[in-house]
This record gives sequence, structure tokens and C-alpha cells, in this order.
Amino acid sequence: MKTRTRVQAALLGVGVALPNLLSNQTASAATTTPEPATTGKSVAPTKYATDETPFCWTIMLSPEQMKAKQRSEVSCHATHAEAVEAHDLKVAALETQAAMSTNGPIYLGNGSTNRATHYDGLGGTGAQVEVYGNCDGSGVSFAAGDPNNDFFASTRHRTGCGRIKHYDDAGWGGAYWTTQPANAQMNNVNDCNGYLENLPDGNPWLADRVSSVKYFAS
Ligand SMILES: [Ca+2]
Ligand SMILES: [Ca+2]
Repeated sequence: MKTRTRVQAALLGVGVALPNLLSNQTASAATTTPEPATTGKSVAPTKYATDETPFCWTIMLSPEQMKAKQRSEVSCHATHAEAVEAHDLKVAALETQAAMSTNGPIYLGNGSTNRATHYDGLGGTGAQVEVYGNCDGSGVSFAAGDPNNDFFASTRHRTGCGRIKHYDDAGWGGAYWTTQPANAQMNNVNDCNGYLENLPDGNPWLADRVSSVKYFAS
């Protein structure tokens, strides 16, 4: 019921926005370029997953940033497509920034490849956080009080990171649990979208307790 209400609201939004868009285009032909990309989006991004913005992403902290005890920033969107679009824009901005001081393509210690997805619920359900970066010991770490802290209950390996370590504490401390596609652990689920594993709710208890994660190639 909730979904249908949201879809109806979105359709109404399009119906209202279209005449405005057309009139803006007519007006802009003689004046300046209109503000881009805001007319089609009904929900502004948030820093944490909500019912309205369940699709989130973050770029890993590099080992250097991790040593400096930085904490992760998450950006959440209404649809997966919007989250991906926003990610691409973000990486393009990072590349431009890096190009100002270097001669080669540099991602400031972060990659543009989707390495893993963490889910609110068991079995890859609920709000999800897509993680981009490199499998070189980079990671994510959430501050106390951040809604993404103690949030993940299952993890899907995407591209390249053969080993992912989940820690109970921010800054990669406390009890931890390692997911590896080669492991034959209980509660594993494999499907064509990548290796998916539920985090344990026993010893060590990491389901809904993950505060930081590190990503390794193997
Ligand atoms: Ca959860
Ligand atoms: Ca924790």
C-alpha cells in the first residue's frame, strides 16, 4: 500500500512538473540555462537510509584516511539508478580534483568499482549500502550515532574483494567476522548477483553490530 501511494505521488509529480519543464525550456532559449536535474527527483538525498531513500553508497576510506581516524560518509537516494548516477558524478569530481595535481588518472585512494553491498536485513534484504573503492585494505568506519552504525546484517561480495572483514568497533577493532566466497560457512547463500553471506548473531555476534569494515583482494 505504501509503495502504491509513493508511485501515485511520483506520477502526480511528473504531471505537474512537465508543463513547468516545457515553459522553462521555452524561457531558457532566450535567457540562461535552467537549473539541471532537480525536476525529476521528488526526494532529496539523505546521509542515511530511510523508507524514502533506501539506496545508499559510500566510497571507502583509504589506508591513510583510516590511520587519520576519518569516518565514512553515506549518501542515500530514492532509487538505485539515482544512487548510481550520483556516485558517477562524485567520482568524476574526484578525478577532476586529482588531475589538478597529477598527470594520471587517480581516484584519491578510492576506485570506481562496486566492491560490495551491505544490507540492513539478513539474506540481502532491506536498505542497502553499495561500497566503492579498492580491495587494498581500504574500508569504511561509522561514528557512534551514525544510522549506518550497527546496521548491516548481511554482505554481498561484488567485484574483486575476495575477503571482507567486519568489525564490531569503529576504527577496525573488537570482535570481527570474515566473509570469503571460498568458505563453506553456515547460512551462506549463493546466486548470480555475487556471493552473499549472513553475518552471525552468535559468537562473534556481528549481525546489526558492524561498525567498520575492511576490504582485501584475498
Ligand atoms: Ca539491520
Ligand atoms: Ca558495533
